[in-house]
Formats: sequence, C-alpha cells, structure tokens
Amino acid sequence: MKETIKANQEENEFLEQLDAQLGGNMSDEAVETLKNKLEEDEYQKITRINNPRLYNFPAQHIELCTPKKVFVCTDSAEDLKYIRETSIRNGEEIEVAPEGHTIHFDAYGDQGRDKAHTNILVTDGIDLGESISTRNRDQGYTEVHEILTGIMKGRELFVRFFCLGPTNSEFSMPCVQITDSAYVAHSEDLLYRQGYEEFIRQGSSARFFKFVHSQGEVDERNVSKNLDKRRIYIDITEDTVYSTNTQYGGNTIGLKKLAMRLAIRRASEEGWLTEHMLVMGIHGPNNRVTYFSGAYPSMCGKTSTAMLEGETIVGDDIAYLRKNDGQVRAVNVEKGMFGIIQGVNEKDDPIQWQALKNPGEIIISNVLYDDNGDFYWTEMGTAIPEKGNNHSGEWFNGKKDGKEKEIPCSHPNARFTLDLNILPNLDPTLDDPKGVVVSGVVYGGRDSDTCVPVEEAFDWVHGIITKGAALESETTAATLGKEGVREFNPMSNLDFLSVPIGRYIQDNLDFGKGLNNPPAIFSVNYFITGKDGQFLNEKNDKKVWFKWMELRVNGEVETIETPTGRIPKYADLAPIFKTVLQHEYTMDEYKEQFTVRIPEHLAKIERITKIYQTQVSDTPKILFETLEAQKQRLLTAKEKYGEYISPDRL
Ligand code: SPV
Ligand code: MN
Repeated sequence: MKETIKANQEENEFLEQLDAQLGGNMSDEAVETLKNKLEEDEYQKITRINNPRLYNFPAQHIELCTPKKVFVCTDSAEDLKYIRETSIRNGEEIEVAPEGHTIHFDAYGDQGRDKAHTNILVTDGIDLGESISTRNRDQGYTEVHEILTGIMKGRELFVRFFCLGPTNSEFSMPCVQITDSAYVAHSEDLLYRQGYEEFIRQGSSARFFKFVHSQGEVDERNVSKNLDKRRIYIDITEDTVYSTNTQYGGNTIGLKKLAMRLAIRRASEEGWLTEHMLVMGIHGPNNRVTYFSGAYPSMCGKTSTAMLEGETIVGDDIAYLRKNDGQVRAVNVEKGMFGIIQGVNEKDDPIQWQALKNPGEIIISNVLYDDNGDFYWTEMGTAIPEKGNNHSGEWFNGKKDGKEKEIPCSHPNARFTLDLNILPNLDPTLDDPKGVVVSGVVYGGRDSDTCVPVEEAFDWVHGIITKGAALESETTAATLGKEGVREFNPMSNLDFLSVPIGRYIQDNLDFGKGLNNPPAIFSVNYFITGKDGQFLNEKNDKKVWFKWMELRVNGEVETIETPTGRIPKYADLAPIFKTVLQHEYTMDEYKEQFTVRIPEHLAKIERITKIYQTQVSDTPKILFETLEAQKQRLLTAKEKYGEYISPDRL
C-alpha cells in the first residue's frame, strides 16, 4: 500500500511537470486547432474534459489526417446510436437477421493479425531481443506519419474514450481512440468500458494510452485497398499506437492487443502483470465459486473454456493481475468478446449459439450471408447455402482464390463481437473494482503429442517455467501465415511482448513472491492425439478438467506425482465424467490420455532450452535449472519404467 501511495505521488509530480511544460503554448495551440476544426457541439464535448495533455493528441492528428468532419463520442445513447448507424450507412456493416446483428467484411487477405507489419518502435539503446519485432522509432514514426498524411480526406473521424479494466479502480487504464472507421468505433463500444466520464473524473491526472487508426482508402466493397501500406506501430515512448490500411479487429481495435503491449510494459515497470488470459468462475460443491485465469494461444479453446456451460465468465482474452494483501487479484481488461465463430454449434456451444440466433447487438465478421439476410459459418452443424456473399465477395461452393486455394464459406478466423452483458453466464464480478481472487492459473496450448490433458505444477516457479515459459503451440489461422507449425509461445503472450522475454519471465517469477498462498499452476492440453492421430478427448472434456482443478485447489482431491507434475487419479475423474458429461470414463481411456510420454518430453525440454540459450539473451538462470531438474526426473523414470509410463504404474 505504501509503495502504491509513493508511486502515485511520483506519478502526480511527473504529470504536474508535464502539464507545466504543456500547459503553455502547446495546449493553447491544440485548443485553437480544435476550435477551428470542430463544430461547436463537438468542441464543447471534448473540452468538458479538463486535461491539456489530451487536446494535443486529437488536434495533431486532425491536422495530419485531414478528415472532413470530427465526431466526439460522449457515450450517450444518442452518440452510440449515431456511430452504429454511420457504420451501416457507410457500408462498413450490413444489417442481417436477427435484429441487432450486422456483418462486417475485411479485405481478402486482411483477416488476421499482421505480425510481419506489427512492430514496436524503439529508440537507440532499447533491445527487446530477436523474438520481438521492433523498428527504429524515428524511421517508423516518419513512415507512418507519411502514410497518415491526408489519409482521412473526405471521411469522418471518431474520437472515443474508454477505460481498460473496471472504472474507479486501481486497475483502471484510460484510453483515447481516434479512428475513421465507424465499425472500429462501434466494435469498441461492445468490447470496452465507457471512458468519457472517467476522463472527466480523472481530469489532468489521467495517464492514458492513445490510439490512431485509419482504414485508408477503401474499394467498392468498403474494404481497405492499400494492404501494402498496412502498418501497426506501437510507440512505447509515447504510449501511442498507429494502425493504417487495415480493418481486421486484431489490427485495428486499438484497445485489444495493441493496448496490451503498452500495458505489459507499464505492468513490468510497476510490478503487476498483463496477461493473454481468460478469467472465469468454476462452480464447485455447495455453491462454491473458485476463480481461475488461463492463457492459451489464439484458437486453442480459450473462449470455449471461458464459456463452459454451468460456469461463469469474467473475461475470455486479456487480464490484469495485481497482488493485494498477499492474494492475486484479476480483472477482465475488456467487457466484451471478439470470439471465433468457426465450429460454434448448438450442441457444444449452446450459449454462443443462442446469442448468435437471437436478437441482440452483435457484429459478425467474415462469414457468409445470403439474399434472405441469414448468415452462415463453417462447421456450424447445419446446411450451408451453395452461394452468397463472404469475405471474398460473391461466393459459390468450390470457389478458388488467385492461388488456387479453395475459399471456405467463412474465414477460419471469422469472429463475432458482443458485449458480455448480453450473456446469461456472465459472472457478477465483471465490474468489481477489486477484481477476483485467483486460485488457479492455467496454461494451454495446441499440442498433439506431449502433455497430458491436465496436470498441476509442483509449485509457482516450476509452473511458470515448465508450463508457462515452455508453452508451445501449433500455429492457427488467427495470424496470417502457415498453419500447424509448432511454435514457441511463452505464456501465449509472445506476439504481444514489449519487454525482453527474460525480463517478462522474471516478472512472472517475482509475482509469485510474497503471496500467502500462491495460486496453483496447471497445464491443460485439449489436443493430445493417440497413435492413429485421432484426438483422445472430446471437445467438452475440458469441463471435467476444470471441475477437477476446482476440487484440487480447494484441497479435496489427491494427485499422482509424475516427473513433470501432478496428475488426477482415475477414481476422482470417473465420477466427474459421469455427473458432468454422463460419460462412463474407462480406465483404458484414462491410461491412454495420462500416459507420461518421456521421449516427447525430453525433446520438448531440448527444444525449449535451445531457444532460451540461443534466442533469448536475458533468460533467468533458474529457467535452465528447472528444466534440467525436470530432465533428470524424466531420465530416472525412464530407467525405472521405460519410455511410456501408464499412470497406474506410478
Ligand atoms: C487473438 O488472436 O488472440 C485474439 C483476436 O484474441 S485478436 O484481436 O486478433 O488478437
Ligand atoms: Mn487473444
């Protein structure tokens, strides 16, 4: 607590100095620009926020991007309606059935995060290591400013205010977004907490993140035309993000993964964590609710886990974690969901299905729609029409793209955007300024051959290193590029890191210190396959793993110790399978799923050790020691039991 007060004092002094510098000419100039360029109403709306450092940001970008009109959103019902209707009027969204639903398309080839053109801008002397894409700040800044020059000509610019994390909380992070896309402004409305009042409340003490987005020129389908000038630059020096010539949410919705990079840096400086994590309440016996956070790379079941039937969702993508009174507390940074639609079906995903089929405000991107205004997606479990419109324009079954690749009816990374408040399974703590107490942290990846479906780490350090820092996953369609390649992805956060990997791992290790009872750390693997390459689990078996973890962190079940961690006992899993899934879980299933695969584990340790030795220059020493100790345990077990150990032998 003392430290927080001290940090706040220092921060306030810093801000006061900044205000003194800016309070004079620069903010006068900015106010003058806003007065000249904005209509009176809009000018009044923005100047109700008493913060000279704020004015400069929109003023500069209005001068640079030259929009024909500026709209300042105060989060009033009227302003929000205007944004949604503008998106429809501009053709950025198309109304479909049921009521409240709209479809949005991104340009063909703009349906995923563009890793190649997403860079952190760094000044000389800052080295984030070779796994993090950086660019020289001066060069990147100059380039993106050239791209932005006049880019909004003839278009409307929207200014929006948000708050990441609950408002009025230690977690609150104010943000200002400017964009020429009503779709982006509308999506953020569903995904983020309103911030106009928070900006007014915080006045000149607000320390905020800034986002500039332009979709650039669009073609007759209203999709970005100049994909060759697609750039996403994160300026960590100024806490500002630039995104140009793209529409895909992951590249444009500034508050999502772009803000995440800024927050990872802020967290690292201040001793808390920003994680690519879901947060959810698991409902145990006697109405007990125990909270878990969980990191999974994109398209590895994170949203479907957060939406498990019978449990409650706090968040499905990004969490801030802080230590408070010896406990870990987490909040959902967002309040909406940008979920993958492919494979969502009535049986496995009843809640998403209901939301997609019933009236309510939802934006669906890159799916197929037909003349009746109905929309369809791949693996939805019902018949798909032979033709319609999708992300490739007019579509018919069997259509191929220029590279002879068949175009599916919807893109594998097609998404739906909704406000969690429309869901029946929303956890009541969503907006609790204190967050929830986290009892378990879960790491999951797409791993076809190594890790068992669920396993507990021996302790915090063992978990952070062997489950988090050693996380690997086979690539998916969430990013542009080849699918199915095994990639190293520490804490599923590699794409979003803005501090060197070693420092980030050290931050995670340090976070476990000084806790009364650190959360247990688990790994889950929904994708383990057998000898014939078939998955060993059903999609909903994850329900069982979570019910088991809930019992485990409450001290109600014992485990079997393996060289890599602690696994469930058959006798505890079988009744859970029976009650939760009405499935008679057999000993044979258990033995196959939970066999310790020593050669695969040894190979994994070798791969991970090599990466940390050769690609990361600041790896904490304890990482190598922990992996080496695991290797020795595996070798000892191999001597005793052979290469594959069935759990009943342990
Ligand atoms: C992910 O890819 O991890 C997402 C969607 O959650 S995006 O906004 O593209 O990051
Ligand atoms: Mn994500």
